[in-house]
Amino acid sequence: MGSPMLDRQSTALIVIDMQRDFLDPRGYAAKAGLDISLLRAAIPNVARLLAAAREANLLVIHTREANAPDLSDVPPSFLEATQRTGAQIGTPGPMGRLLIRGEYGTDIVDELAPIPGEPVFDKPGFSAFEGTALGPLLTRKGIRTLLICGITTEVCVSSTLRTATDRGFSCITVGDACASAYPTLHAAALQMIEVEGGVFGHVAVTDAVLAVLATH
Ligand code: C5J
Repeated sequence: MGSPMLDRQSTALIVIDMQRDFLDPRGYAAKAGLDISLLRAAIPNVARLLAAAREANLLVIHTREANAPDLSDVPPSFLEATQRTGAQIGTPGPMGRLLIRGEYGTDIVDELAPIPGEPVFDKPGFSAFEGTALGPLLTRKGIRTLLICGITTEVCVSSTLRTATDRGFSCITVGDACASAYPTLHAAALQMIEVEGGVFGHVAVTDAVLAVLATH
């Protein structure tokens, strides 16, 4: 990754869905049969990115996959999918109703908790731009480059990246700060980013991003 590309004023870190429902053994993902140890593997590098971004005074944004209690905003395909896996969205679990706004399980894990002033968007779908005020916030703040990390690489990270690209943002996906329960899909989702010279931007590793942030 070339160092001139991270202007502090116009770059934001966006952390996708690092919430208990995906990362805690009592949550949605574990109930759906996913190996959450693979998802948890992203936590240390996301924590390092958060610390570096805060130190560099970047705008830091968090998202949660979080739906309305009456399920009115759940994409129908996702509702049906969660019925098939036995982890139906909205059903009660030990941490509250699965993936429902305001529930303990839907919130971000303690290790990566937002600090005061960091926007947190509850997103009803997979892209962080869909049904949220993320787009207007980025415009208002003059953000042109996004550092993207979080889970899962092939679902919400990819959906967010693709929308961001369509909206003209320059995107750097921090590959080793993303995770998936499907290692082949994680690798494929990252490989797709740089096809045709980088149609969806670039993939970087956490160490490289930290090095760039430290030198700016
Ligand atoms: C999924 C996500 N996989 N955050 N959500 O349902 O990627």
